[in-house]
Amino acid sequence: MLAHATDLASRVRSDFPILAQTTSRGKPLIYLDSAATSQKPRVVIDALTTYYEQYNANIHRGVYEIAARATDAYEDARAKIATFFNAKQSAEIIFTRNATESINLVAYSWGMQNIKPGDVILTSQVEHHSNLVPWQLLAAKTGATLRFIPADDRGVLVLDDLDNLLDGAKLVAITHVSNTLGTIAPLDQIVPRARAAGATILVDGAQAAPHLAVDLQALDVDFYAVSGHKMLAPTGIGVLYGKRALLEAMPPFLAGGDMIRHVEYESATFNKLPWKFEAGTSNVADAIGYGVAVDYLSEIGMDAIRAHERMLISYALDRLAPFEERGLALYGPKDPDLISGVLSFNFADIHAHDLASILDTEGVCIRAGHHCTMPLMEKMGWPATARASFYLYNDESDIDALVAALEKAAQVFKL
Ligand code: 7TS
Repeated sequence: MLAHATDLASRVRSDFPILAQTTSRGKPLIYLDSAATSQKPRVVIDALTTYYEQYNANIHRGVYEIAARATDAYEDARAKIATFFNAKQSAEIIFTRNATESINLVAYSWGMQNIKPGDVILTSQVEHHSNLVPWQLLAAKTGATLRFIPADDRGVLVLDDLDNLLDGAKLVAITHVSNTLGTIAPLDQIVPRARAAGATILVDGAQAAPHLAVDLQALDVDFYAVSGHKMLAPTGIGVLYGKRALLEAMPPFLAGGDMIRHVEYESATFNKLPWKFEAGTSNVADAIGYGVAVDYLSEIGMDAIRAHERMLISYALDRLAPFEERGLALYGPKDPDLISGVLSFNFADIHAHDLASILDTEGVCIRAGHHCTMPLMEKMGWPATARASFYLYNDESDIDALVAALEKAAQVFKL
C-alpha cells in the first residue's frame, strides 16, 4: 500500500499543543512556516518548565545538588546533539544562540586569524544573509575577495566552473538547504573538490538539520552551523560544530566568565573545548530543551521525516500545478528529490504580502517577502515570494487548506 504523509503527521500532531487551536476567525490553525521557526512538542515545553521549577541553577560552578543536576543536564544535551549529528566528540559542539551567531563566531575567530589580503571566500548565490553578510564584513576587514557559485533559474547550484571558482579559495561557506527555494546543495560534489583545493569548509545547516539526516563525519565539513528553534527546540539556542583541531587553534570569540582557565590582571589563559567558546552564563534551559528535541527527532528518525516531507512536497506540487494556468509561478526545481520542505511562489500579480494576508484570513500561515535572501531575489527578478514550508506535523489536509485559500485569493482578485 502506498504510504501517506498523513501517517506520520497523525501520529505526532497531538504532541504539538499550538496546532490544536483555531484562529480568531474560527479557522483551524494551518502552520506552513516551519522554515521560519518550527513548533514545539509538549516534551520540549515540559522540559523547560521542569528545569525552572525543579533545578534552575547556574552551571559549572555550584557544588550543591541542583547546580550539579543542571550542569549534568546541560552537558548531556551537548552529548545528545553530538550523537544526533554524528560528531566525533561532544567537545566539537559549541552552544551558541543560533546559526547566525555560529557563523559569526567562525568569521571573527577563525576568519580574522586565517583570512589574508587577496584570499578568496567562495559562497553561493542562494545564501541567507546570515551566511553572506559576515563574509562581506570579513572580506572588508581583511582585504579578501568574495566569489559566488552561480545558481540557475531554478535556484540549483551550477558547478561547471567550480574548479576555477575554487582557485585561491581559503574558505567555502555554503548553505546545505536554501531557505527560499528548499534546494539541497550537492555537498557530495562540492566538499571533495573544495578539500582538494585546500579550502576550509563551513556549511550553513539551518534549513537542513531539521529535515535531513546530517552525518557530520560523513559530510567531512570543517564547520556546521544550526539553529535549534527550526528543529523543535526553543528559540535562543543553536550549535556550531567545528573539527577539534580547528577549534583548538582558534582564539576565543567572546570573553568573560566560564571561558577562562586562569586570569591575572594583565592576561588570561582559556578553558578547554567546548567551554572556551561559551563565555558568560549559558542558555541552560534552552540547551536542555534542544537535547529533548533531538531525542524526539531521533525516536521518529530523520529518514522517516525526510520521506514524509518528500511525499508532502510531491502532493503539494500536484495540487498546485493546475493553478499555473491561472498565473501561479512556482519557483525552484519542482522535483521532490532536489528540494526539502519549502515551496516558493507568486500568484499572478497579487503581491506576496497581500497573498499571505488573504491566506491568514483562512488560518493559513505562510511567509512572504525576501526571506533574508535579497541578492537572490534581485538576481531572479522577484520583488518578493510567498513561501509555504512543511515539517513532520503537516499533512495533506494542510496542503488542501493552502489550495482552498489560494482559491479564495483567486476569487478576491478575480483570477
Ligand atoms: N541560514 C539559513 C539557511 C536560514 O534559513 C536562516 C533563518 C538562518 C541561516 C539564520 O537562522 P537564525 O536562527 O540564526 O535566525 N531563516 C529564516 C527564514 O527563512 N525565515 O525566518 C528565518
